[in-house]
Amino acid sequence: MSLSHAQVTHFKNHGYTAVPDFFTPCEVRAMQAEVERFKREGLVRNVATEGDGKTPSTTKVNLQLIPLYDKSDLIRALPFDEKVTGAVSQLIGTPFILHLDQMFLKPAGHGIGTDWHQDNAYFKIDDPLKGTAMWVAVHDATIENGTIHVVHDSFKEEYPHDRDPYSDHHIHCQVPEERAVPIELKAGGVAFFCYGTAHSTKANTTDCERAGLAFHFLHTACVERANLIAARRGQPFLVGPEATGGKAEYGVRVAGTWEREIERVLEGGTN
Ligand SMILES: O=C(O)CCC(=O)C(=O)O
Repeated sequence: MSLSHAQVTHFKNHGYTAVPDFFTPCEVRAMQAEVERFKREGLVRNVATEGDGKTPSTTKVNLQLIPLYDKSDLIRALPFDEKVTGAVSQLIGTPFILHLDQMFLKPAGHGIGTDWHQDNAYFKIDDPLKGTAMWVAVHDATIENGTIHVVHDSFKEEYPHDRDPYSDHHIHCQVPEERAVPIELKAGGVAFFCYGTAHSTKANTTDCERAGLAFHFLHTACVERANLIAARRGQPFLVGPEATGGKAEYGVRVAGTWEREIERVLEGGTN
């Protein structure tokens, strides 16, 4: 079992749980190397706008890259790793798919946060505990550099959302700020929060950049009903009778390649 009883209970009762040291220092170094490559190859996009939801900002930066599975064999392998599938099985039950994979990168000094929202405002599943995000701290994530924040017990409530004027596609909401909890994590730590949990990140006011990888997992009982943002994507079944280790969706077996991918990336291999 990857997660303790206390972590699973906290997720089910309050909508989130933090897991320090989920990934090893080697795994972190490989993820950091891929983030560097995404930057070097110009793959990341600034989604920040000037306050009208449209005009690209010249001063604010919120770099996003989505999806990741088609750009990195390392990141494609990550959600198939047994510690990930084991933890997600404990939290949302089985079977489940990988719904989304993406990266948010906040440059030093002028990186802005992603405003408060509930993922279920996008996806509208019946039971908000049947989907979870796994937010991975690729670098140490602190209050000063704008780590992920969640609102305690917010999955029990639905907040009205509208377009975030400081993003070219996100939505946002007002939350009871007095229940907001910052989750500080060393690199390699993760936060799981269910689709109903309101969350945000804040500005990076430090002189070091900070990246987070966000994977979303969805129980198959909700797949038909979910408002999937890109139905054509062929999100892989990770656990359950339809799981093929990625072969059906990606044409190659991906399950079991995570450790080999770490070595390949750390030896300087590129996709
Ligand atoms: O890292 C961020 O800025 C936002 C993350 C997020 O909204 C998510 O993981 O769903």
